[in-house]
Amino acid sequence: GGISVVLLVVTLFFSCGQDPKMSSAALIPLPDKVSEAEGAFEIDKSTKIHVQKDAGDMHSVADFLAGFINNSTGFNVQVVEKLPETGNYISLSQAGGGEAYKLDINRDRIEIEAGSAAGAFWAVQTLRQLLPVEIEKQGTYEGVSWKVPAGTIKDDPEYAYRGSMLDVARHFFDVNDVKRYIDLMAMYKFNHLHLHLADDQGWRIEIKSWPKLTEIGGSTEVGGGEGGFYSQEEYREIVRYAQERFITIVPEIDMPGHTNAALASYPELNCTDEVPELYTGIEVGFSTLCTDKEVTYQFIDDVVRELVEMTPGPYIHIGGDESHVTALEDYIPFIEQVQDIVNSYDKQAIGWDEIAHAALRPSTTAQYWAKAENAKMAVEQGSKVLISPASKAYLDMQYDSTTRLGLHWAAYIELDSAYMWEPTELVEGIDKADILGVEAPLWTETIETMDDIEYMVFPRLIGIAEVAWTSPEKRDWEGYKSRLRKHTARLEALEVNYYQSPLLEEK
Ligand code: TNX
Repeated sequence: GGISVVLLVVTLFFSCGQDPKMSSAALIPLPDKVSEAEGAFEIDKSTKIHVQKDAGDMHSVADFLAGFINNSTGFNVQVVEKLPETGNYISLSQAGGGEAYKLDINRDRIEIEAGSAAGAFWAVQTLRQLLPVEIEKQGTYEGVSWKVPAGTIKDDPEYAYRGSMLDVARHFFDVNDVKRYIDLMAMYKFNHLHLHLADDQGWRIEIKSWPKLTEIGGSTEVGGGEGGFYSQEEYREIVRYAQERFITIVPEIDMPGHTNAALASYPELNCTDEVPELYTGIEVGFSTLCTDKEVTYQFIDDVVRELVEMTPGPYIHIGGDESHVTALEDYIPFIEQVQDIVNSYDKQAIGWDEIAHAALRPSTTAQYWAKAENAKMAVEQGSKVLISPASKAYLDMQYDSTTRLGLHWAAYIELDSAYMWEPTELVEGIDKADILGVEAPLWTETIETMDDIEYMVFPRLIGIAEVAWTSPEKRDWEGYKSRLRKHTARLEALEVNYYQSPLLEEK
């Protein structure tokens, strides 16, 4: 009697110890519903991934998952179009709509049902976080059992636009850096990458009809380094890479201010017909296109046309911020005309919140970063707002007064501050229906390398992912903090140079 009780206890102890539990997985962003069950699914060398033959993009997601698994396990898991009769499998199929997904895991099967290929891709990101941390490392890991805890997850994002912005104008970052940024964003279900392609210090996108923009305007950066730019081919490569990860590229040409690099490249864009010097400092608000010259609008039309040819996404970002040397009576018609140019190519304009001083076209979105009154004016005109409050979501803000990089004009933003805010509570009179989504920008005046990027972005971006994805009732700092603590092991596996906040130390 006694012995068998002891044996039973010992067996239970070991079997519990062996199967991972869904409740102990540190999922970020937190899914809508998680219910755990007994047991686990184990990926082994004969596991199959099943997807229907005519599944289109869903098929690419299956291929992505197979590649991802094989990369770290060393298995050669195959994608099949016929339901396997023996062995365990992971299946992907279409059900419901939008980006919603359901992930159903038991001993024999993992079933992913999603409203779209994008939803299936987000389900795959959740699955990643349910696997042992070694899944994030390159190379074959002998002796790891690739178990996924049993249970069901149902999930659906709070906002349709979940974004981050990379300023490649102040300091230039090459295609490989942008790809790594895209990979890291995709893990947290971000679906828009806004590229700030032109500013006073640099023009970073090849425009064939105005070649000096990159020849001259792309030749330097903050601090006087050598700068750089993306050829159209490289930009298309970024678009394609992002698309495979269900991320839409939003290109920005900031205007009429923040244009010194363009003004230094072509005298005719200046009211004086004379070029200024290239600029490598970090002041803002001193430059403007000449808003009453016809050539200015020909220039913008050419730039927008070439950008549109390479940009499948619906948005062109027109900047519009800090035009301190453009008179308001010039600024207003300028912004109106530039929206019309964008709309004439069947694209929708996004601009920083100042654009709300102009008449906004029906499809234009205002990006709230500084002035609540501007955001309100935009909504009163019937526009949607993209939420990027500088004091919460600006990834270039320092963590505290000891941070080696970054600025602090808006705030010091520790991990708790970057997490504890709610988009619908920022501006009186702006509700969920007015909000397109959330975006976290990284300005790079002080950021020079990929290591610098990672230090400022991680782990704050992970918290903002949860603000954008998870409903407010489900979010709380203490719960998030304990998940993030566990989750840092994944950042380490990916060799992300993240900020080790004192808030993450176990007390
Ligand atoms: C304000 S945010 C700017 C940028 C700077 C940033 C630095 C915005 C629309 N304009 O030009 O890079 O502050 O934090």
